[in-house]
Amino acid sequence: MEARIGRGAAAWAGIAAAIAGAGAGEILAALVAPRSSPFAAIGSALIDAAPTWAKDVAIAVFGTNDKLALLVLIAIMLLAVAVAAGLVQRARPPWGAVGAGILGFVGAAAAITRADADALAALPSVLAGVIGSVGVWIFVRPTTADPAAAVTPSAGATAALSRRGFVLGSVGAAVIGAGAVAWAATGRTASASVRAIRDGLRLPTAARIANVPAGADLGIDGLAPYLTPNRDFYRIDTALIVPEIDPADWSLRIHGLVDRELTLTWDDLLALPLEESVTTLACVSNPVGGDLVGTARWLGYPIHHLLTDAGVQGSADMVLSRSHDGFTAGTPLEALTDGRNAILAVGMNGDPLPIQHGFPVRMVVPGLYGYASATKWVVDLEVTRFDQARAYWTDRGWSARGPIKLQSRIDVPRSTDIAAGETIVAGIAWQPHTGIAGVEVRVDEGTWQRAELARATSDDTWVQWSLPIDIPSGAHTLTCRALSRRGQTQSATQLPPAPDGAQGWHSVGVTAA
Ligand SMILES: Nc1nc2c(c(=O)[nH]1)N[C@H]1C(S)=C(S)[C@@H](COP(=O)(O)O)O[C@H]1N2
Ligand SMILES: [Mo]
Repeated sequence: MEARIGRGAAAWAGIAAAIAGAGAGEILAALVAPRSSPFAAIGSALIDAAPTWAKDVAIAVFGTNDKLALLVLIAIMLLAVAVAAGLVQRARPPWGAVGAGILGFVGAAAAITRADADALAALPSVLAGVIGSVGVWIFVRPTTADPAAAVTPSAGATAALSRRGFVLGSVGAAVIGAGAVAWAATGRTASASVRAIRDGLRLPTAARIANVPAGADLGIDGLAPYLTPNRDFYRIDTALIVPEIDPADWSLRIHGLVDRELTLTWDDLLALPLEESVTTLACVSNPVGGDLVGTARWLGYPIHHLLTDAGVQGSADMVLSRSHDGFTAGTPLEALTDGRNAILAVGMNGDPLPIQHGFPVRMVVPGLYGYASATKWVVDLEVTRFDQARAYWTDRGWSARGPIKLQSRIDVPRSTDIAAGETIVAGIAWQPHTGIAGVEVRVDEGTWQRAELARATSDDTWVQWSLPIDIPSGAHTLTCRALSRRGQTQSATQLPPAPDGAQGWHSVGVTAA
């Protein structure tokens, strides 16, 4: 007896086929073209296509887990499409199988249009589509009620799957596929070879050292340390799969409105006198009180020397830096040439750049948000004009120039329940390249009290601050605001991150008993 399979079985068949296809695609990607996995390709395309508000929401809700959230979202979408493919195949064969195949080609299209697509980029998605499609076709065939019919086929039963065959086949395909996805996902951060090359690197000693003064770190429990350890440094980028660049293959091209085009290799760069500088990096998406900000001791070479060698023409006012994966940032030329520590960085807190933070070379420019200056995996500097070129986020509605706003944050007390009486309130304040002149704290609507500022290496970094303050029992709100060295007081007016950075005072609620 041959019977059309039930709706539930058809939905499951679609899911099993999709998981099998995804697994096959991930395995092939891992073997031949790691950056073109179907998930990564579709995810990267979605990241580039997503409107600004979606990026805002993703970062606000998921913070630096936004990429994991995106992959989960894609998986859910995939499952929904898979269920639909199963049901359509049951009702109107072969359209479910055709739909599954088309999905593979969508992935392939996304993969080959990436800036850093390799030659084989389309293959993993095509394979995923073919397996998904064949899977839907096989699993949604009518089943025979009698398992024996499949073993001793009668004329009508050859095309039909036995019930047991259906269950074994679809569950087996799903389990193998899920295993393959998991296997591929664990190897996703960086290939062993680039990791090994990085681990074996010894960076040259700096020709100029940056000294962190004693007393820059107040050592208060719960307060962000003056230097953010690399493993705790926030990470924000559009790279679903981190670019893996062997320094031996790295080079930087400087071109555009210059008298002489330059190309710099890794060996060229390391042969130059490298300088240390301590700079605070901040993300424009950081909400008031947020932690998308960090400070590191960077090792690198001043970009202005290279621009001088190339001979910047008078009409230029911007440098468009480009990452290996196609991301771009537009930095005001002035910020790269006015003498501040705008560098091509190779080292971070004494180590080669972590792969996630731009290995082997990134830009660091004091005073500008990351999207406008801090290009990781940088391979190209085009000297140009703001009225001629647009950068990745400028194209998506963020302001062209990204000076970091005056901000401050309360880190301590961490807990909302505190003992009444004298309490240490502490935090950080920053406006890199302008500098912090003071921080004030108040309880509820009380008078502002001046906090004590810690020291800092320069005005290019945040400063820690602290203040013992008397908190009577009951529920209270602590608020802080910073004063800049330019004489500005941090504004109370709350503004969201888009289009040029959040603004407003940071408050925390406490209950003293
Ligand atoms: N290649 C590349 N570089 C990039 C980005 C990116 O998406 N791709 N994001 C920028 C943004 S928005 C920020 S805030 C900083 C963050 O640097 P971090 O991840 O090392 O903290 O990197 C910048 N450099
Ligand atoms: Mo950012």
